[in-house]
Amino acid sequence: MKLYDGGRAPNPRRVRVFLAEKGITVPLEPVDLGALAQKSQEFAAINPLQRVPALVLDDGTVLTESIAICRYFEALQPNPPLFGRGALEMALVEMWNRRLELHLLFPISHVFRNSHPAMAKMEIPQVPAWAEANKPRIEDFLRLFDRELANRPFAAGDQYSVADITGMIAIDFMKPAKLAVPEACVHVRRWHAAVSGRPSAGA
Ligand SMILES: N[C@@H](CCC(=O)N[C@@H](CS)C(=O)NCC(=O)O)C(=O)O
Repeated sequence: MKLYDGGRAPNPRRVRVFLAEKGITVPLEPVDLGALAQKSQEFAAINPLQRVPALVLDDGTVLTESIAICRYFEALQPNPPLFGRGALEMALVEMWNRRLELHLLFPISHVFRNSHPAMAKMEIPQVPAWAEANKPRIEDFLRLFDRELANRPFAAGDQYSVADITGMIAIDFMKPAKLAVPEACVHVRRWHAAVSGRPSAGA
């Protein structure tokens, strides 16, 4: 198998961190997003959506969508469990992973893609007003998430999970988007420092 990777881009990194937590090694094939290699004929034949990550299995099956790829590896190697254990924990991990995608990672991505000059060739058209519209939503969600983290160590409960990976990477993505976690969100800051200190965070 081969994992088409995208360097510092957040979604490929979600999969790399997940694999590092599992202790799984997969051969990586870099896709140079800066050079728009994802739009080449060769890569578009692998993923017509022209996005990374993409996992190509030995039989030629292509898996895209970071969480679908993570779920594939979770099923192949359940330990350590990163999608929760038992009905309730699994539902809570799903809930928080979705919340962190929909209300944090995606809005940050909208800000970055619609305001950063380097993204003008990928986000067509760039809509600066959409970047602006997302900024208060990010802050509102961070304040909500901060209240949640006052009572538990990890995004979805007592155990580290894929929701922490999505959240950590979203917060890291705030820097290139020229955003910052509000000073008042002390629990988010504490949690982010803790999950960033795991060896997998460097993957
Ligand atoms: N929903 C997809 C998103 C994939 C995605 O948007 N990847 C970005 C990098 S983080 C990309 O390939 N962008 C290239 C482009 O926009 O042309 C996932 O979860 O993997």
